[in-house]
Amino acid sequence: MTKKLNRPIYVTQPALPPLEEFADYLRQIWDSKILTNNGPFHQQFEEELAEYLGVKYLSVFSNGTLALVTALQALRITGEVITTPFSFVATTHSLWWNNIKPVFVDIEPEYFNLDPEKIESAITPQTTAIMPVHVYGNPCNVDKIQRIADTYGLKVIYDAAHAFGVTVNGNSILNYGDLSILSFHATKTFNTIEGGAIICHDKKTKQRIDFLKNFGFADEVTVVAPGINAKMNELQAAYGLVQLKHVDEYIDKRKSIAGIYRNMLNNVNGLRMLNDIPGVRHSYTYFPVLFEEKSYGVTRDEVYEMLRRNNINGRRYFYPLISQFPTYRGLASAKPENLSIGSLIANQVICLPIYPDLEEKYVIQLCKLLTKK
Ligand code: T4K
Repeated sequence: MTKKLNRPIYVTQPALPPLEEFADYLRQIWDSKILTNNGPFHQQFEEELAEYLGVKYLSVFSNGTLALVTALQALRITGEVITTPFSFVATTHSLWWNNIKPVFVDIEPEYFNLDPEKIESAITPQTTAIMPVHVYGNPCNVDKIQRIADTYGLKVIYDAAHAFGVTVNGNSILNYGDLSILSFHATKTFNTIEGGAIICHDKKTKQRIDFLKNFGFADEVTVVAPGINAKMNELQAAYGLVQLKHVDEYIDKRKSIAGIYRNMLNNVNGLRMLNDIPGVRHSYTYFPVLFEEKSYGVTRDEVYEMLRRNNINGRRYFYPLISQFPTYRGLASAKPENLSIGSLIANQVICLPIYPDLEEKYVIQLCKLLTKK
């Protein structure tokens, strides 16, 4: 019998920067008394982060949700936006906050991203943009999506909340589409406690985004748009600067945990994992596993409960589909028969714990639980 773990293991745990390193930055903040509003650490963080990520321009935010809301405003998106139901609610909520109608399109069965084959039939005269999600950090089919966008004159905003540091053949995934957004929430591969960013391709767009996250102020007396307050403060920016020095190490540790899962769960009947993609540097933000009831022998929810009884708190990200929440379920595109792959995956998935400080012995114990049943 595999023993119950002696302490709870959560789906994730944030990696914190070494306290001493952070303390140096705090002392500088205490001296300068500059706490927010585009201070020196904010500026330095934007520069270093853009360089690390291999992108031209980015603007950091207080969280990923406000980055999404602002991205839509930066491009003046209206009407209808095609998006995925298999994501965190913030993706669709950003449309709701902008009075935009979400149009849900089903996902593809391999990596659970928006299915490009199904996008065209959902386009109407009101469609202005596509908002796909690189779910779990696995890249969408960016070339096909761009071809469709170009044909119909649509904008593309990627929700890249899970895709920190993801590259395809050495090129950042954030360089695709018109804009991408990141989340630096505590639960992500790279965190600034709360935080986020918009990535764009030119200086003018960055300037507009910078205005929008600061109430619309262009200068002391000019307000160009009804912007919001979505600025990142100096403490978070400083924390981010320290995190950047360690993030490669965090990603490597996550990768080695993924490796243990892959080795130990490889031949379990009815259990499916997602493979790494050749040429892609992954973020390992999540480790999703699918349980197919008939061949695995028990339901996903039974596995979920069994893990909880053993002190392991996996999460069913992203169940239920966003399209099933009361705000959205009345939409024509929210009908489950329109979203059969999404419904299937949402009913089979559990994200297993993965984070830099997760001890190997717990990963092994967890794998034994899933192997023995
Ligand atoms: N787009 C996508 C695709 C997203 O996934 C998200 C956020 C967004 C947009 C919006 O970005 P932000 O506005 O959040 O920057 C979490 C996160 O709050 C959320 O950021 C994330 N996606 C979503 C997928 O998950 P919860 O409610 O599941 O997290 P919670 O609090 O249950 O945390 C999970 C586990 O992590 C806990 O059981 C314990 C551990 N934990 C958590 C926190 C917050 C810690 O050990 N320490 C901590 O400080 O939503």
